[in-house]
Amino acid sequence: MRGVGWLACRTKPRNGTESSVAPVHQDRTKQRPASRPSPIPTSAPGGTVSFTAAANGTPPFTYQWRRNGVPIDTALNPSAATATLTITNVRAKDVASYDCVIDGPCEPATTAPATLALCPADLDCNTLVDDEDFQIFVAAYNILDCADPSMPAGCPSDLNADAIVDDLDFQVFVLAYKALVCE
Ligand SMILES: [Ca+2]
Ligand SMILES: [Ca+2]
Repeated sequence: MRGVGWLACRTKPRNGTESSVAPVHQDRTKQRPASRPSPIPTSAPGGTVSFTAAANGTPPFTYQWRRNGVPIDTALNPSAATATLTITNVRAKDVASYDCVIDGPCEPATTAPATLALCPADLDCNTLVDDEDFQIFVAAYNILDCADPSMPAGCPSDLNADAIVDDLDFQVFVLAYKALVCE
């Protein structure tokens, strides 16, 4: 049996005075999957996040990280020319899709893109944790298992990266929701 749903109760406007959201029934009996999906890289505002590209084959390789498909200026961020891209002092402007073009003796290869989220509970990446994010979260909560095919790719609602979306994630979500703004 699965969780049967949520009671969402939001009685005041978003001024921080009063709001509550609570699951009304819990029956989280599903087994946890053995392997974890990779969580989406996330950072608190002002934090640091890294992406690593792995290449198979014979070195030497050259690396060029891209942001939303545009090569990152390696004069501004030298790590964009290495296997590990590091972004410091993360801000809303850094929320983007990142991939890496790896060149070597063979054909260049491009890694699968990874998305940087500014704050984990900001599920629609608009720098606010609000009701739209709550709806996304509830949908994932009702799916529960990150391995479920109907779960959004990367299982972004799994805020503590334990491969299920449950009450522990809800606690993280509520804190972010109360904070509202990601920076
Ligand atoms: Ca949001
Ligand atoms: Ca979780």
